[in-house]
Amino acid sequence: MPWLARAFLCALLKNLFKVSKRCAVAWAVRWRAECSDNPQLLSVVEAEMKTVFVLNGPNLNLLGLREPTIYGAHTLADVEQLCAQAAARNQLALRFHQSNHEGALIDWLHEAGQLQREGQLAGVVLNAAAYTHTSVALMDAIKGAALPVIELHISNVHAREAFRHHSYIAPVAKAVICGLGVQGYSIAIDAVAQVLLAPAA
Ligand code: CA2
Repeated sequence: MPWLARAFLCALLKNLFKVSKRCAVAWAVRWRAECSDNPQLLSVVEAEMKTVFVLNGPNLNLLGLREPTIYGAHTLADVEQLCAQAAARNQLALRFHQSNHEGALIDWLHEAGQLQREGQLAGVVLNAAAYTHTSVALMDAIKGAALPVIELHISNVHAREAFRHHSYIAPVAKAVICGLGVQGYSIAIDAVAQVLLAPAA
């Protein structure tokens, strides 16, 4: 079936049977594998999905290449793949980034804020790395836009040096996950979908 017909059918389903947008999106997601070779259809489907941002701070580009006893053997590319799987099973679009520069992380938080205002943001998983312990600017960016952020660390920062015990992010985050290795990313995305996006109990 051509992509336009499918998009039309999805809209029809949604309006005729009054299925929720989430349900129609779930239906659309089942086509996703099929449409991955069709960028036009993919963008139609993704436009219907909320987005989860996964942001990584300084030195995390070195994951798997150094200090494997602390951070494990997985590379950042492995982590991105894990996140892509977690996003897909939760029917979310993924924006995955890493930067060694504070300002770049802030710009992505602002982009997340813009999506939030458009009702298109699912949440942000933020491993700010060492900026966690130093950055008032990141804290202000999250607080200013009231972003639903899950702070994430691969290692258990509380079992490490005292300077890693303080976080500028934690007071403005919805939750903090640490010490679960790179699996923490996958769990954080599940939490974005199943806790942050779920209607309040
Ligand atoms: O455990 C985490 O995820 C951290 O956010 C990692 C940061 C550290 O400053 C935080 O206290 C805890 C460090 C990231 C550096 O990543 C590297 C990876 C491989 C080799 C060297 C550094």
